[in-house]
Amino acid sequence: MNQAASAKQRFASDLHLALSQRPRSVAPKYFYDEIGSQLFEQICELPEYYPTRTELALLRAHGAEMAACMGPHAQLVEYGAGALRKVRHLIAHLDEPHAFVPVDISGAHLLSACAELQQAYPALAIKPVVADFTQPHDLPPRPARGRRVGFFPGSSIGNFSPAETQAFFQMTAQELRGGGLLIGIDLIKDPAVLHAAYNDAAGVTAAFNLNLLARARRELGAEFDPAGFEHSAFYNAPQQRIEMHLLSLREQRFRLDGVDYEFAAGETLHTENSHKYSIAGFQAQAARAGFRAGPVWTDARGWFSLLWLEAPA
Ligand code: AVJ
Repeated sequence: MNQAASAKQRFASDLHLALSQRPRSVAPKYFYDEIGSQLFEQICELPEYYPTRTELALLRAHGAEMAACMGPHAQLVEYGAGALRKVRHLIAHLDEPHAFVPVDISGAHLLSACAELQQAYPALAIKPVVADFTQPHDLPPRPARGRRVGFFPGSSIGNFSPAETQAFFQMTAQELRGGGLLIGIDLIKDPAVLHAAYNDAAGVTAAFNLNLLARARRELGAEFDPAGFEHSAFYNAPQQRIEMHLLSLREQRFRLDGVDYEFAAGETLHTENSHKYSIAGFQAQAARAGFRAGPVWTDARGWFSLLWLEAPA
């Protein structure tokens, strides 16, 4: 089976699983087909969506200090590398980097982003790894002189469940042992600010969420009335997370591969969790895997942080 066909099969079987359980939920990775990735790019530009521009401003202002934490001859591993826009603010300040190792599941995008980065840094050794970084994967050998350090921006970790977060810390504690990790997190804040960021006036986040259903129609031939579902995003305060759901507006049927799934009015398909953290709470989670808290960079409003964590020896 070719790659596209097997990816489609996994989407289909995961969607069958999602629709068979109660409450119904599906992994947010299924947002990101070509259209979904474009919609996410648009989200990053929205006036209400502060994380991207806040993190970029921190990288612009403090990239040199962050690079100094990484030290000379570092091998810099980026987890879930996208357009490689953010990491430039570190690379620009690294002292004789050994290599840059972006790890991403989307091979074609990764390679074109690497080609662009190479133009800007002709002398930099770029060693892309096409892999799902949450699964066992190989990296190029450790540098002889410098440390192996990680970069995980965007508060992408916010999508992980507490168990997945712990698994990520356990994995990186091993992979980056003797080095460290620079990680971006979205902070707990006024729920009104959070609500606006996930319910933008232009409706881009709604389109992003609904694209998951549109994708099921396009790719899998799912049969249902798209007008029967609406975007729902709200802050779950006890769990400290934004939840996104696709909300069924009435009793209706969703047919996939000849299997009928019934939705009651008000029933939802849970599509995403986006966890928000306190700095101390997040450092405590990392400490359970042996990471020691280092410098923290936060914007003046206290909305977003980049944290340096020293990996265990
Ligand atoms: C890419 C997971 C960081 O949680 O804010 C944006 C995804 N979802 N708007 C986030 C997202 C809705 C984003 N992350």
